[in-house]
Amino acid sequence: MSISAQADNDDLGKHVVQVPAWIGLTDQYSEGSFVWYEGPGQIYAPVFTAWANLEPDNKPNNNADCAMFTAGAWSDEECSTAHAYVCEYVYP
Ligand SMILES: [Ca+2]
Ligand SMILES: [Ca+2]
Repeated sequence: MSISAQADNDDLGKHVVQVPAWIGLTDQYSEGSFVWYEGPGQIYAPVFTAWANLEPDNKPNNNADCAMFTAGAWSDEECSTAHAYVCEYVYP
């Protein structure tokens, strides 16, 4: 999935995501350069971001490469930690 506007980010926080959740934004390919991973070969630069204050900081452990959504604010966290996640489904 990707979040491309403030309104989308707000809607997600209000109506969909009630717990901290992975959103599919990562800098595991190039440290410091976050991209949306939407599937094999589908990697896109973000057109909108909603990082929390002082994020992304590559912490904890200088190994934070996946973006977490918490009440509308994003932070980078270690990808290996178990959390809820958000997926996008295109309704046919
Ligand atoms: Ca990182
Ligand atoms: Ca962080």
